[in-house]
Amino acid sequence: MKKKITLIGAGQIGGTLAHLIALKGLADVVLFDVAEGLAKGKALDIAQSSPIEEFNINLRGTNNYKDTENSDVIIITAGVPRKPGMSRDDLLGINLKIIKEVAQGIKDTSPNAFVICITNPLDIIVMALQKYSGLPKNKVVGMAGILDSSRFIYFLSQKLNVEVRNIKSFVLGGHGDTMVAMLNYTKINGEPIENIIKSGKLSSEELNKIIERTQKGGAEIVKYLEKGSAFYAPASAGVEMAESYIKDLKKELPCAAYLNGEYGVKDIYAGVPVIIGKNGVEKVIEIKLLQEEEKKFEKSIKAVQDLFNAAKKIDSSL
Ligand code: TXD
Repeated sequence: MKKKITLIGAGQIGGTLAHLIALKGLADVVLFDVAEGLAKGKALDIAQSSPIEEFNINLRGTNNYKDTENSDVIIITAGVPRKPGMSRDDLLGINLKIIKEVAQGIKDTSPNAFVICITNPLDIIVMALQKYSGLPKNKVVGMAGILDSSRFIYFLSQKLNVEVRNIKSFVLGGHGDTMVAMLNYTKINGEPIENIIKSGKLSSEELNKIIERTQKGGAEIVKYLEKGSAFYAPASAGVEMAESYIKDLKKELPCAAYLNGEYGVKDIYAGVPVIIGKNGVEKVIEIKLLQEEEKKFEKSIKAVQDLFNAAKKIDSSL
């Protein structure tokens, strides 16, 4: 039985998500947007490539939640992206309002869906989405860590001239300047990164520059594009999460997940490694943090908490 993925938001990321899902033949796709024409136009355009790409899934565009009912997966990009000079946090007010509307739309039509939130400021918006929708906490997750980890790995591969598939690493914490690159779990051709530094192939300054470039990875692309923000890599990251759920791959992926005491944190979403399988977020992986990593992670959690308090000032029902 073919699965159904609804994409709430048919903009830059939403359209790319639809295209990637179609090329993979992962599921039927419903593109939903308040701009109905955008959803319909992109769905039809991608569908018309099926004879060439030889995929066999159905695509439709709509602005009616009825067409999205009983979705297996919902990926949310509805919202406004950053403009040059804006921080992800600057989007809070407007995107909070949008996510409240989206939560209303999905909670009755797809109560059993696995919901992947991409809209920024991600850590707050995914938390608000879960509270507004009342969907189970293990079925509402945020996409950020996979993108940030992928950026980090890419920058290391470029610097060290090593294929990306031979670099393992991930980031923890919030999706923003406070994200924490997990150096203790970073390996280049199986070698811990501290050995790469000892060998002189990479200096500490060069590594710190790469970490900083990762933290500001989104802003770098916003600067180039001037209108809009990154969408190809974010879409690839969202599809990896959807695929792990639909195919029950039980991949270990860095995502913004609900913490209920793990890492000493309760009742907040934060970027941590989780297992995604047919039951959604099946497990939060608790890794041993070095003292310095623990301090940075705590700082990241505080940044998320502070921004959530700002969100509660905007909407006291949170
Ligand atoms: O790693 C991450 N999580 C980030 C997330 C990576 C990159 C971009 N990030 C954020 O995703 C970005 O800051 C935005 O908040 C979202 C979506 O970015 P995108 O580039 O796709 O934005 P677009 O192209 O403006 O698309 C947003 C669409 C647009 O077509 C609007 O008409 C639609 O959202 N929209 C809505 N759809 C449904 N329902 C409502 N209420 C609605 N309001 C706007």
